[in-house]
Amino acid sequence: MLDILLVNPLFLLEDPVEGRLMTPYFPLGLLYVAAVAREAGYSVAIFDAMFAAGDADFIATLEREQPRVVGFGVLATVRRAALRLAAYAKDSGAAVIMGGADPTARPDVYLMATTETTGGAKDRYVVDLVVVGESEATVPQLLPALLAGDVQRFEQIPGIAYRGETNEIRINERCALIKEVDALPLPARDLVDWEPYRAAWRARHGSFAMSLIATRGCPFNCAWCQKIVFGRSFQPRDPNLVAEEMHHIKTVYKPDFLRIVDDAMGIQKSWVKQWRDAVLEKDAVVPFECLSRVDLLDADIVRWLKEAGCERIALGAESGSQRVLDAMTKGSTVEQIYKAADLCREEGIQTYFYMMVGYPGEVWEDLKQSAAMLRKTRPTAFSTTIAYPMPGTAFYEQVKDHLLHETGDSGVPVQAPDWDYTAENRLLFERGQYSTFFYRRVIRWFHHEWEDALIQAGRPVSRIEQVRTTLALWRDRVLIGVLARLPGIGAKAIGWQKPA
Ligand code: B12
Repeated sequence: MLDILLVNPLFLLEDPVEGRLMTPYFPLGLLYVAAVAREAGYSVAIFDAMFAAGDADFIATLEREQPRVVGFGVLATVRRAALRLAAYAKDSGAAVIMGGADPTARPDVYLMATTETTGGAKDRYVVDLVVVGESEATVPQLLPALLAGDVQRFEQIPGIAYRGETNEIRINERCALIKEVDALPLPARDLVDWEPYRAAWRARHGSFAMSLIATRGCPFNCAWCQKIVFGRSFQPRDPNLVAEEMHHIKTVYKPDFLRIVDDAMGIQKSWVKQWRDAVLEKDAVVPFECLSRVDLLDADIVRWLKEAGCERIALGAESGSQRVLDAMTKGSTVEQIYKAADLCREEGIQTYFYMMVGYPGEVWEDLKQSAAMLRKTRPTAFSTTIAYPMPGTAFYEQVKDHLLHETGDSGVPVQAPDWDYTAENRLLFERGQYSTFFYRRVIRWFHHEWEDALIQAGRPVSRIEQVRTTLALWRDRVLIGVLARLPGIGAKAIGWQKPA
């Protein structure tokens, strides 16, 4: 019998957005949990739904491994799949635990989920316990209690949420955030079958990417960012150990590319310099991308990143309007976006901008400024999200009374506003003037402005493509100009309505 089976419940085939992007990453959080459980002496295996054909694969794994505990790592978009699989795990007699950002933000949703939630009759709960927040200190205390079936001990274990005797939700105090991040074992990458990842990446993108985390947390305060796991902390790992991990990944797994998933690279300038030195010294250079903030980049940091192998920096530009950035308590300026784009261009680093539309208070004028910013900065690529309020954020508190409900075929609201569809770019609240339909048109317009600007700046394209882009841009400009003056193109039109 296996002590713990850890599950990544993301089925690539089921997820329209991930399936389209085809950039699968195995979640690092789950690999840290696997590593600490193994270090504490427990037997650990992984079920990875990513390339699985369906639930039958999971059921077969349960039968083969006979796990005593099954643990799921969950983000909002995979909540349904996680709960569905949890019902099978419960049927097998295992204890079911969940961790990750979404269960941390709303443990009640998981603890109260029943087999009815997962499509059957309401005869039992499917989750026994939620691990809240960072889990490496909790898991070694929790596993012995779970394996011994000793629920009395739950009261004394920090960082968990569970149902009490009368099914009331109990949330214990969290563990303090881990200061000794360097004492943590490396993520248990050896438990994952990387071949389907390699094949999927190479087939679509020509190169295979893996991920790594060098520093945990972010002290900044963007109002929409769900900092539910690490709070506003910052825990850098020893740059030498990070470089050693990179060297290990490079020699054992041989990825073509690394994604460094830190919230923001460059929070501590001296760290970047030490890390770049260590990477070069240990022959650990792997081409990589990372995420940063426009206000953190300066010429030194950008150069060091380049020397360490950085090919692309993703930046939360969000908006070309200072008013909107201020409303988001972003703490950076439009001016800094321009500067960051220039610095990266000079150093030959590609830029990827995260843009956001539909933030409360944003008006037509602000959207025009965002389009103008994209034209002038010409990032290498960008994506635009229609703002969605995650629980536990200031943004959520601001709009929670205006949330929309999804309507069923009969037009009756069928479920509370949820985050399962965040990646599908729907407006989840009704506060500003515009609908999802409008913002989706804005996103297309942004793209055509940006493409046109690239062509104007000399991007080589055929004459036909140039004409096509110009026509599409003019069509978008006219259409969006008209739509912008017709506020209230109802949210109802796309199947969402405000609850009675
Ligand atoms: C890298 C990343 C991605 C990558 C890779 C995701 C992956 N599969 O690894 C990509 C780009 C694909 C991605 C996509 C998305 N992401 Co993302 N992502 C991140 C990011 C920056 C880092 C994740 C990470 O590796 N953290 C480091 C590890 C160590 O931390 P951790 O995962 O939280 O794990 C710890 C605990 O949570 C816990 N834990 C985790 N799993 C388990 C399991 C068990 C059993 C237990 C006991 C404990 C446990 O223990 C771990 C160690 O302490 C985080 C922000 C952040 N700082 O975490 C956002 C974040 C997780 N993403 C977020 C969002 C919203 C998304 C998207 C929905 C965005 C979108 N609209 O498309 C998609 C969903 C993708 C999907 N279908 O799963 C939100 C989470 C919101 C939520 N409540 O679910 C975050 C928190 C960003 C934010 N601040 O708002 N993401």
